[in-house]
Amino acid sequence: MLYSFLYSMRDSYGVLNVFRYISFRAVLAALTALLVSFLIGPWLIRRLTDRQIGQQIREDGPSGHLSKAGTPTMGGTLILFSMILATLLLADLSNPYVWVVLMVTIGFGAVGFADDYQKLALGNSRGVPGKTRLACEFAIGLSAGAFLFWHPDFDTRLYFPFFKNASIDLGPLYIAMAAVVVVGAANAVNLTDGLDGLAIGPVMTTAFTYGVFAYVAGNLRYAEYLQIPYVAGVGELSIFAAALLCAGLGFLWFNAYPAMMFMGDVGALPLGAAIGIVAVLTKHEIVLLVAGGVFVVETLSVILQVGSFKLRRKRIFRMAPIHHHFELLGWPEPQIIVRFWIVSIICALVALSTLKLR
Ligand code: 57M
Repeated sequence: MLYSFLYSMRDSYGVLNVFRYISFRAVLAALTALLVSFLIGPWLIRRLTDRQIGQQIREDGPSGHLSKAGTPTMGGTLILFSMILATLLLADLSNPYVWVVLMVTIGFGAVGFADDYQKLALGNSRGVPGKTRLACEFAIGLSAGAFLFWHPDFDTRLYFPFFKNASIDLGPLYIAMAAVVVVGAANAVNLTDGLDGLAIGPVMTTAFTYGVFAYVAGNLRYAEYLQIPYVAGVGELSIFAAALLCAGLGFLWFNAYPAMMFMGDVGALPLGAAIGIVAVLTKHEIVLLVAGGVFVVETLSVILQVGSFKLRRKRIFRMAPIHHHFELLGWPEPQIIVRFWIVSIICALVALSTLKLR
């Protein structure tokens, strides 16, 4: 909105020409999201505390978590508000990909909100039933995939990292692939969100990685030089990724150990879905397994634990997801968090190296 308004006046005020540049608007979006979350954060914490929207803690978890009971949750509303506002202000709203990303993020935010609201405000400990939640998530993911499939300019090939020109055309299966990436990413972030700052750190490193991918994939010269698929218009998503990164940074201020607030499902689900849909749109779906390595390991730990228990009646980890395993081994919470952040930075660097290694 602000972008089109200011840019339309460029002939009268030459300085406004700078709004042409995606890089300039990405920096402004990042600063806007950060400022908005710093300004609103303390107010939101007060509101959540007054309304007693506090976390209930399961007694079968690591004992260190019992003292976290009552921590205000649903802080994801802060992240969503600041990143969506920054995107609306600074991205080109005539670009359909910006709307695809916003709709998926808002859709998953609504699913997460319904779940949190049922659990916290209505006191229904189960929240929205798992099957209903998953059905809504797939409905959103499939709608986004279908929109892209029928979009005249969008290419439905899946590209493989590390190989030049290696791809397969998925045809209509592309719709299902898009949905699986989006729903998988949303739930993987949700599983990871179990220690202060544990999920938001890797969300930020992944957002940075995909901000770079969007920028180069949307620029014909860079895409040709790097021999990656060129997707006209996808560069605008680096503005969204920058807003996501800094909305996350603003939230981390309040979620850093010892957390003053948790994000809740209203944060974890849309953040994961946002990363998933940007991965689809930039045609870097497979690299998400590398860039989001922390989320992958957390999810695999649950799959292995449940599988092992069903088949052998034995556990592999003391408790899954794997961050609980380290807690039960006696690692202090901040140490687990910072070490997982370090791993996520390494994952981001390896993912970025795929731009050159092919
Ligand atoms: C989200 N939610 C946190 C907070 C956050 C299948 C199974 C592995 C599912 C898994 C599960 O339920 N995962 C979903 C995990 C919860 O955090 C809330 O949830 C939101 C995210 N959706 O924003 O609102 C707790 O996590 C802690 N927390 C922090 N700081 C934060 O910034 O400390 C969260 C954010 C909070 C707080 O204590 O209450 C959660 O863990 O519940 N289930 C599990 O993770 C459970 N694992 C388990 O049962 N493992 C089994 C099997 C099934 C694999 C096993 O190993 O044998 C554990 N979780 C808990 N207790 N709480 C174990 C028992």
